[in-house]
Amino acid sequence: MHKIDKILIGTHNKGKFKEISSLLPNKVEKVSPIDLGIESPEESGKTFLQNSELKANFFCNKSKLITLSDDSGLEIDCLNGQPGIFSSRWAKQFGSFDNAMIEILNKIKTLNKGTAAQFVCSLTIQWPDGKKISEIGKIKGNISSKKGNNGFGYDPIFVPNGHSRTFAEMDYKEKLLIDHRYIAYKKLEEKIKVYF
Ligand code: ITT
Repeated sequence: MHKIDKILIGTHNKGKFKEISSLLPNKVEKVSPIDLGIESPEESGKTFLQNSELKANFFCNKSKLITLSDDSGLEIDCLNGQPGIFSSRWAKQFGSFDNAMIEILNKIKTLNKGTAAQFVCSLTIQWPDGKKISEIGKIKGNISSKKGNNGFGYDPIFVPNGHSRTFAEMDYKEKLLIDHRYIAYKKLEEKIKVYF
């Protein structure tokens, strides 16, 4: 069995790259598609799983490196799960994450049907021979007014259940060890730790 000594973290999102790097063992060399000049694929999947598989397959084929990819997003109950897989695209559509968060807060206020939400993350690892493993992590919580400056993306408006602060008010390590990405990674780690 070949040990994993180098891995491509298949994302252009710096926040995700940092979190996934922190979760992987120190001894594993981490490479970014940005360093290799590899663009992002079109996210044509209909689910987080399809998109994380699509990204892993794309970056693995381009780089010939073992690749770990993430597709994630925020599902808001009263918006029927939106923005979901379109979380990144909403930020583009509205011009920024700040604008997308304002839009979300306005919609929630108007609907007045509660603030329940969850972050979802699908992680896929793919080897150049085509072998792949995926796992999904979810964390439930509520949408709150914008608070905090840490983290990335929608962190300022999400308060995980059992906590009173948004992800963006938490220290880096505190969020790292509870979020949807961590939950997915821990499940995946069970299956890949033999390779480390
Ligand atoms: P890659 O496709 O290159 O990985 P992306 O940012 O486009 O980068 P996604 O398509 O998976 O990634 O979009 C996920 C969106 O959900 C993205 O805009 C994130 O900012 C947001 N998101 C995911 N996880 C998050 C987290 O832990 N905290 C805050 N926002 C998060």
